[in-house]
Amino acid sequence: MNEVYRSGFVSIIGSPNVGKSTLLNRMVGQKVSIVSERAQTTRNRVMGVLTRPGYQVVFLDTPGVTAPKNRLGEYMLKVAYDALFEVEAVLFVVDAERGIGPKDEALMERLKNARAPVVAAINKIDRASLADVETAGEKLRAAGFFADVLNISAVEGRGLEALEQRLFSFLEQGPQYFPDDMVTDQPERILVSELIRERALRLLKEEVPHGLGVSVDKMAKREDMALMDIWATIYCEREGHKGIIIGKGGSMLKRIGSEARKEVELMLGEQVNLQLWVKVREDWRNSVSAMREFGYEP
Ligand SMILES: Nc1nc2c(ncn2[C@@H]2O[C@H](COP(=O)(O)OP(=O)(O)O)[C@@H](O)[C@H]2O)c(=O)[nH]1
Ligand SMILES: [Mg+2]
Repeated sequence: MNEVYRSGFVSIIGSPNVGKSTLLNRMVGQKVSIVSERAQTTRNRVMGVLTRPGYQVVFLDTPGVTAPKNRLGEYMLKVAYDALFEVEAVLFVVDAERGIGPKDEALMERLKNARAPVVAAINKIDRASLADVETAGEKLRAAGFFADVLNISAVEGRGLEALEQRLFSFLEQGPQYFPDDMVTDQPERILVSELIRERALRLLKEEVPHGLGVSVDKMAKREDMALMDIWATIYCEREGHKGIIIGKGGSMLKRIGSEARKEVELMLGEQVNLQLWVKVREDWRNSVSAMREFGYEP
């Protein structure tokens, strides 16, 4: 007799910077959601699909839950909260080292009323002390509503098999939603622009990164050779930031471009010629039309 096929959606939610996107990438075995050491890196809902013989888990990575400061922030918060509906399970991620702070507690208040079972994952156990991991575990268990509390390291892959097994237990009989080879729903253009933004986030300091937006203006395959030409624009909010992004004699932009190009080549599996521009768009995070251009749909 054939076993039934099981499938379901799992939302990954938590405070900024706890490792949600790192976890998603690790679970699906590919970088589908960009990662940085800065808060507010993930801006959209990013889907990552894990397909195994007999079951499929569709993960939804979300922006970190935090008080919004502009239209983009409001949009991000909505994306995070909307992802709590119509899922088979919710995965609440916390940072073991940082512990359970007021942001986590506020979010837990909301998760209490979630319809789906909520699993808590204490992440970054590779870096935290045993005592910190235990303190976090006690606090989470004391909340009384988590279906399970698990210790993991998304970077090292620790605890992820147990986590997958636990999530599997919430899947119901259902269809294979996506084909075997589909790992994300992000269109190629968006993946490319996100990889560029990731590199810029890593290389730029302080106040510049939060106001970055990237649009891929054109992607075209050369006819005579295996090469993709890509034209993209990095937007920032101030003239001063533009200078920083370009750098002395164009050195910073060159570096962002060459690092991003390598990542894009890895993803596309072909050679890339990447042309980057920098433009100022004041206060774009409060502009609905600019947000649309950069792939956010307020
Ligand atoms: N040491 C350690 N760092 C991690 C782990 N998971 C994520 N990080 C780091 O935490 C930072 C934020 O990760 P990210 O996935 O962007 O967090 P998000 O904002 O919750 O999506 C990055 O610098 C990651 O490399 C982990 O398991 N261990
Ligand atoms: Mg993220």
